[in-house]
Amino acid sequence: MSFFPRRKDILMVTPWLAPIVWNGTFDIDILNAQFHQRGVRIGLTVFAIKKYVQFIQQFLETAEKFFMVGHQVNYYVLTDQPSKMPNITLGERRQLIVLEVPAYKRWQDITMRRMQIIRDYTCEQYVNEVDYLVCADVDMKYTDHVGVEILSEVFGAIHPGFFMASRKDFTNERRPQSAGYIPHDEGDFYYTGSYFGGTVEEIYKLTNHCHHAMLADKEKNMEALWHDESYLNRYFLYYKPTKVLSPEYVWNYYYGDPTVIQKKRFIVVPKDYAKVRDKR
Ligand code: 48C
Repeated sequence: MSFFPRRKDILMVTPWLAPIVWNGTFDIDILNAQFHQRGVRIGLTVFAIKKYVQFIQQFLETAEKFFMVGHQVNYYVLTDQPSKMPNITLGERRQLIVLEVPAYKRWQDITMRRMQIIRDYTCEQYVNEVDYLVCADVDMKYTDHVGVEILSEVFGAIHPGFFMASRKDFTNERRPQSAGYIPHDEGDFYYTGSYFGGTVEEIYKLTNHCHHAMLADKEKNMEALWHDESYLNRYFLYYKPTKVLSPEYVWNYYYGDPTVIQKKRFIVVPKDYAKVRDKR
């Protein structure tokens, strides 16, 4: 039976032969054995600036249950309020590193400057401590396993709002003067800015490139339509990801609950929810 595709309802591989990761298309036991053999160390980088500090506890608690269980994980939490970080009891071979970073005034700058800050920490710290980096938004929670199946040299995740859309409908930056420009007749997938990763070396290149793109637009007093997400999409158009994550890996129930998304593994936490956050 291994000769036949394990699923026929979805695209399992990109035109440039990068796997697209869907439930039911991989054997996690084989993958875990491979990555344990290699003794991989995984870093999870997340920013909790200003009012977003309220999301970090649930983010970490759910990551403890579902993110790379059984492997060595470093959580890198970048925040302007280190004293507000929760002290969570972590499983073995897992540690929390809190790094203080400045809070920009505009939320657009906070989200875009993540590229610069990740780049800087990549060469100063991450390079010595982990082999792979996963970079995630914080107003999210893990609701099912996210394991080593996502790891590759450089990977992106398909945005849940656009996985059935045609490229002309992608919310790419369309002004040719912008460093995030993508023409209407180009674009493989619309990748979310909420989740990407890869080897430390590849993440250095990606974040450095996106940071310089943001600076180039700033010089022209321009800002891409969806900020770091626009620059990421431009990057992935010319430097194709070696693995693509299905929307299982960044789901938003705003887009309903389609059966083709068999597992919602990492989901957006609605903002108002944060105000009435329960202890679940
Ligand atoms: O930490 C903050 N604080 C802010 O005031 C604005 C953004 N951010 C970080 O940037 C959080 O890590 C957010 O998850 C990320 C930007 N992404 C979002 O705001 C929604 N997930 C789109």
